[in-house]
Amino acid sequence: MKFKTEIKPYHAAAGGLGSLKSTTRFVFESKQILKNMRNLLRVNQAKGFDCPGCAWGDDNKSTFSFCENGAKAVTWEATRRIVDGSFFAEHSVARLAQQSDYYLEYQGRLVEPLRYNQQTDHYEPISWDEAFSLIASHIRHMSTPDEMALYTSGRASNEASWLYQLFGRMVGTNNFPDCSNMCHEASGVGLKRSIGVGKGTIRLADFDQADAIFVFGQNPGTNHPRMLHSLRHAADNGASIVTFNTLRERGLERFADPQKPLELLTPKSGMISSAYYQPKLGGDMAAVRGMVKALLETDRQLRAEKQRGLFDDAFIAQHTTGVDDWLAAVEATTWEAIVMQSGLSEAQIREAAGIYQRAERVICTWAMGITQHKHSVDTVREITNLQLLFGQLGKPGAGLCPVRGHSNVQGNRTMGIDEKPSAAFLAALEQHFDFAAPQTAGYNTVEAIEAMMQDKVKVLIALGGNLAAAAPDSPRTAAAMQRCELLVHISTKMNRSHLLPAQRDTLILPTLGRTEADIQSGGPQFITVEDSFSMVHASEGLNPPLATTQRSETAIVAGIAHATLGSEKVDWLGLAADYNRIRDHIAATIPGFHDFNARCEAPGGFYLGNAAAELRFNTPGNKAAFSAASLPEHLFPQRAQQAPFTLQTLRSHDQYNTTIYGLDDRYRGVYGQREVLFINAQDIDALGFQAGDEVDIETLWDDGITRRVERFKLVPYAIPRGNLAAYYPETNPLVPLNSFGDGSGTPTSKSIPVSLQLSRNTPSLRIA
Ligand SMILES: Nc1nc2c(c(=O)[nH]1)N[C@H]1C(S)=C(S)[C@@H](COP(=O)(O)OP(=O)(O)OC[C@H]3O[C@@H](n4cnc5c(=O)[nH]c(N)nc54)[C@H](O)[C@@H]3O)O[C@H]1N2
Ligand SMILES: Nc1nc2c(c(=O)[nH]1)N[C@H]1C(S)=C(S)[C@@H](COP(=O)(O)OP(=O)(O)OC[C@H]3O[C@@H](n4cnc5c(=O)[nH]c(N)nc54)[C@H](O)[C@@H]3O)O[C@H]1N2
Ligand SMILES: [Mo]
Repeated sequence: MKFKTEIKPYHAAAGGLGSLKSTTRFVFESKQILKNMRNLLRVNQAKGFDCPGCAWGDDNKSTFSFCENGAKAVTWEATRRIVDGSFFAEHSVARLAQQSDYYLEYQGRLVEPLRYNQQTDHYEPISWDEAFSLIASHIRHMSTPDEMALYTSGRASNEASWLYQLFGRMVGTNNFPDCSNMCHEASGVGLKRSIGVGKGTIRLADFDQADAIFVFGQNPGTNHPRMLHSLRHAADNGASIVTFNTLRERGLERFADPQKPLELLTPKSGMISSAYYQPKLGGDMAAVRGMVKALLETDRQLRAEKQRGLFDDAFIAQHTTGVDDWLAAVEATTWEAIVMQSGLSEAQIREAAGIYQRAERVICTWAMGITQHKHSVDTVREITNLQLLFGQLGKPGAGLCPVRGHSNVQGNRTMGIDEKPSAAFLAALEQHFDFAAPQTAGYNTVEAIEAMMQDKVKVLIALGGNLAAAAPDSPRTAAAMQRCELLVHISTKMNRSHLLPAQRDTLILPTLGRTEADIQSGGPQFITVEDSFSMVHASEGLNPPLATTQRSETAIVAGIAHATLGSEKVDWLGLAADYNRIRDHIAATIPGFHDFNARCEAPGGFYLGNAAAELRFNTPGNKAAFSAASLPEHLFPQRAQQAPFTLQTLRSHDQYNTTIYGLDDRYRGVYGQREVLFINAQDIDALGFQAGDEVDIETLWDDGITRRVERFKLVPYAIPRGNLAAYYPETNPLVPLNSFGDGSGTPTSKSIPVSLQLSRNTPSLRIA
């Protein structure tokens, strides 16, 4: 495949005609025009399927509830191309391994179970029963249950993931690494410590009542496009939108609603951010601390003048602990440190503080720009501290909003996909099913990869996802996976992870997607998911599956469990025949799910509730806890502190994590290519390089391992000096496996210490 490459800055509003054009192009190029138009009309409707694109909520009011990138996710799944036994007879694994990620997924949907043949280096069809018995026999031969790890990617339904965790725990392990370990883990950990619940406290409607919305470290124009509607609406109602983002991101500047024809014609439409700050990578904790330092001054002044300060004293006294320690830590932090670490000026920080101070109701949202650093838990808690100081919890139009990624990643956790389950949850399972659940914590994603390296984990089953490409240190992760005895991939499409055969057996099990009808012996089934706002709702596909040999995720998990454990304690196959029965068990074992089946009937689903939003804090002291952490002294080990640049790895507009839909990143002006490196123009000059030069990027770390990617084209961009950005997953080889967040274990994908060298034979015409 050849693509025209071009760099052409984008000046229009995000959304708008460009978005409409791109949506139509993807629908038409899918060659499934009618099916896809019908699909799009059923996205996020009361009767239809949940958009697999992201975890943003739905208002259930509009007829069209999808966005350009949701449309890509849907059309990508609904292809007619198939990858079956005859495809693999033609292509050896070694040959496929040389292809790009884009090529691999583009080949189409997996339609029959496959087993890798080591002699021929080809995958070959295998029956479902044989596949299940093979898995069961590997599991039975393990010397301890902890030799198995069960990975989950956040698209799996509540029903499939609940069944999966029950299976794992009945085998005897809590080894549930998941995509969340690489994603919002720091939000869960930080919020749990601060307010007792690891989820956001607001509901979608709160956006309509906010006076100010602070958006930290996220790019909704690409990754949560429907969030732009909420921001835009709030801005039109007079709310201040304040953005903290290392890069200038088009979607956070201007947005025209592609579903409102008038806006497409008004060129100046859609201001989003009223203030836009570009902190250095990892600088947000310092920026928030600076805001509080400024607000503290005002508070002290006011108190001196009229007894009453700026903060919500009543809220603090009644609902929180630890404010004095934290404010002492704020006072002890110098402006010098704040300015140096945030990369923002004192004046900018004071300005942001002023906007915050004038707003009665404030929402803070965030995503990967906050969670993928070493000090992410502390940063999440610093944002929470700020909100607590002003009593921004428990009132409409205000609160905390970690914006989740995968469409059901929040639901997976609720269902018990958690390597550190609570004692109460395990007790509920034990009581309901009369078995002894494993009590020790299992491996998270990084730990599971390390355990594979050390031959402690020998069986890896993956319910979705693409671990080999999504995980850090990809060549080392790949080698670790290949040390396993058995690898099982439950997938919709072929990806990099499938091309890494294990020591003994490797299986690919083809599954149905969200858009497809799921008919079991008990009749047509629906599944449920939970969005970022704790709304649980049903999702039902409509398209006939491509082949009768594909199975639902739930049926596959039940098949594995039945073959491994038999059906004495749990009638696995009976559960897979009728998902209502699974929901009855969920109702009995997970808090908040009483009358689950009946409540699925409500249009739009039901709200799980959030104790912290009702000012009930499930913390040791039953109060919200201010955190008094100091700013990190260093983000890197010693040798890495010499690195001239810090690199973040992020998503382009044409990708879904490791799934590459196309090679354009429209809002950043990049076309037909992905091996680009965004850099400040002054840094290009200082290096003596030129825009368009190709460079090799190398990580500076302290373990002697060379981590390097080659030939990335320099693209000048609005980014602080010393900071760089490039796309994931191409840059995953640069992220050291042992570089992860304190308390979260999340790979530090947004701060990697690197240096640059001109690539050999760079076709640059300049004379150096
Ligand atoms: N179309 C599409 N939708 C998706 C996905 C996708 O790949 N494609 N992925 C889904 C998933 S799993 C997730 S987790 C979400 C991810 O959603 P995002 O978090 O928006 O994803 P990233 O592309 O990683 O973008 C990180 C953003 O944070 C900024 N940033 C990085 N570091 C810092 C920092 O230190 N400080 C500040 N202030 N800003 C910083 C970057 O410039 C960038 O704008 O999206 C979900 N939705
Ligand atoms: N460097 C760097 N690394 C990162 C990140 C980063 O920002 N930078 N982000 C991290 C984040 S936030 C995340 S969430 C992870 C994502 O990690 P993963 O969730 O593991 O990766 P995905 O790319 O979302 O998985 C794509 C694969 O899922 C399968 N799939 C798609 N739909 C379905 C389905 O309905 N059912 C099943 N069973 N399979 C399906 C397809 O086979 C597809 O190839 O990556 C992390 N890695
Ligand atoms: Mo994610």
